[in-house]
Amino acid sequence: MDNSKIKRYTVTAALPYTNGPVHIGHLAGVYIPADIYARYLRSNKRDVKFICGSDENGVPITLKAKREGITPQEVVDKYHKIIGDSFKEFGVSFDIYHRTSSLTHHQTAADFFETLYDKGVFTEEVTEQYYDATAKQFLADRYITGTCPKCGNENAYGDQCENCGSTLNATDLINPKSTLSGDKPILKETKNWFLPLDKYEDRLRTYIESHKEWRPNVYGQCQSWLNAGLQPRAMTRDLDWGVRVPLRDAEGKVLYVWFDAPIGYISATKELCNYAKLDVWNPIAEEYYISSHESDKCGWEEYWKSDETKLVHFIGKDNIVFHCIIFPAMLMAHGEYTLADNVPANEFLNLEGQKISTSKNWAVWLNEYLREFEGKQDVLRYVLTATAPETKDNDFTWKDFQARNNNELVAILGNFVNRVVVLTHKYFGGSVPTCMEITDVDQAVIDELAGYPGKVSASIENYRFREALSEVMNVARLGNKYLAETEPWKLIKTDEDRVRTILNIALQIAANIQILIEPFLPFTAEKLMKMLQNGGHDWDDAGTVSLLKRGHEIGEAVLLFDKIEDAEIDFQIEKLNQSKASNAASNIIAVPAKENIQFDDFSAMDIRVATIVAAEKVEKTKKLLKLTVNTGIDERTVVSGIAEYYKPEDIVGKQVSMIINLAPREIKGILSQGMILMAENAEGKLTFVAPVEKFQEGSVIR
Ligand code: B3M
Ligand code: ZN
Repeated sequence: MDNSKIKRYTVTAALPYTNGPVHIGHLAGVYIPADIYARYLRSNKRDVKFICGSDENGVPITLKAKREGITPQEVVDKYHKIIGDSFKEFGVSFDIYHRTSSLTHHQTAADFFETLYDKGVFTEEVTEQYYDATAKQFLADRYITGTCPKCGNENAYGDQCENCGSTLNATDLINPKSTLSGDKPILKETKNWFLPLDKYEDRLRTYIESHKEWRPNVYGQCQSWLNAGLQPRAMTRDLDWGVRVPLRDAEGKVLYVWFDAPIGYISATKELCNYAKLDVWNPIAEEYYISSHESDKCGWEEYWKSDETKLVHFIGKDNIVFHCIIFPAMLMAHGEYTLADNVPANEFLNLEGQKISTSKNWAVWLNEYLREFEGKQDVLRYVLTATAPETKDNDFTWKDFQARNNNELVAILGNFVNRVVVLTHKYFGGSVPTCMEITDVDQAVIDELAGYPGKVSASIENYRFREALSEVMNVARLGNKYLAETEPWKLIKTDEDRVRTILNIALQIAANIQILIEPFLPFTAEKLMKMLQNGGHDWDDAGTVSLLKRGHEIGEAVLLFDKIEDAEIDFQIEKLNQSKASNAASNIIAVPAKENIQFDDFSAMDIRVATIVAAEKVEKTKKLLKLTVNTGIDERTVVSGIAEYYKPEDIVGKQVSMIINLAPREIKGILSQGMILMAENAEGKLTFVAPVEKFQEGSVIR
């Protein structure tokens, strides 16, 4: 985009699913680079809106609710707070952190859908979709897993394979399995509204090909989708959580989460611009059709519908297709919106050589980091920027974290600033000395310094944040080299005027660092501001040696960074080892919870403490034992499939829990009168569920 045309920036960061806290992979991939970019633009006095919020719709939320046995609303309320609070504490400078459960969002997304519907964009199709007969529910997106037809990954989701990045339709999966019941789903007809992506193929190609400057991974992925040919994609789902489809004949249907989520950027902008002051969406009150068109004048449209606005989406690589193909097609179909100028997607960050995994608890969680490394936000910001997976996957290790803190932040940046400030206090009572005669050595430093703001800018504007940060660190290196070469601590005895000049220039270097480091390490910049008593400068002022006037009083020296000791790192590594151990023990996550039942359903079961009084193998079977049990009411026979785990002679006298009113069943010619309760782990191993102490037979279990 022609830079001279740009009047304002809309910078978005992917809306995190509100089904768990944020981890370092999210930070490195999306939020830190986005924050650097937004802070840099602000320091350059550009008009920027930095937009984010919680993605609170979709199957990830309802699945989590099911697993935790709470409502979807409780899930999103809990994690919206955790995520929002930790972003704030981490210094991510969103202009708004919104949420897609808000009324403004429901309204905006529904309006958007309606506009497309009225324009005749969608095709209405009755297709066969997977359905879980036990859970009585259609299985969209993450409700269904199976083998990816493209790469063979056995845990691909119904809408996407996270291994190879393909977008899928649930019906593409090989060996589909319901994540609700674990059953093989059946096919059932249902009507949905499809966005005919194929019709936008040419325009999308023109759009993508006009952006050869995009990162090769992003550009390449887009090309390969276009080359494979785009298919129509359903924009609605048979689910009960999400933005309702605003049509009369769409009972029980909501918008596909990847239809509504990117619109979340738009609704957040509206909210930021005071589009309407409305309360959070209440799913019980059906209110989202009330539209307040009067407040359209709030200015949000400038950020979305002007060709003088540069729109940039920061995302992780698994979101590329949604931001570069599907969302642009939606915007094209709508007709009024500007398309993104860049989508700087990062690759993935691994942790200690392994893929970050929420379910395996193989992650460094931001909320835990903030608790365990209080006041060290910038250390993580630094390490994750210095190792950002910009062009390929990268690895985070705790040893590297420690080394970068101790050898770079403490030894290079902290050390330089500390020396300058301490020496200024020692020799000149904390007031900025006058710059006297400039030598060749000084001039070389001044010239080199002048080149840095431009270099850092160029790197940031081209989304090369690692490179940008290393250039800023080079300014600190330059400062250290200057002090080492000029040795003011030796000269002070013989040539005080020379020391004045050296410390003046060194202080100017520190003040430059304050400006240049701010987008990356805002807390450090803040400390520097206090130490140098230097406010009010922005990017344009950097590169000069006139930031601090002579005679200006600076503040006390404080350490910018502390050394991180082995014990702190060992503690983190131990935490990960524990995750590893418990993963090895359980290996597989527990099966998802079943549908809720009523209390009456439960109390209809008559469960008692019983004692096994005799046991023998059932002939010609491998798994079955014939048990005689004392139920406290009677003595009866039960056939139980536990022979692989228990020998008959070992279990006589054992107490068990037993359902005694289960209708009797004949098994291998034996009438089984009831069922012994067993716990089954992920590997299918069984164990008795028994009272922890000897208990009277016939005692009721409830
Ligand atoms: N919530 C996906 C994710 O967290 C999704 C991003 C939405 S951006 C509009 O990976
Ligand atoms: Zn795959």
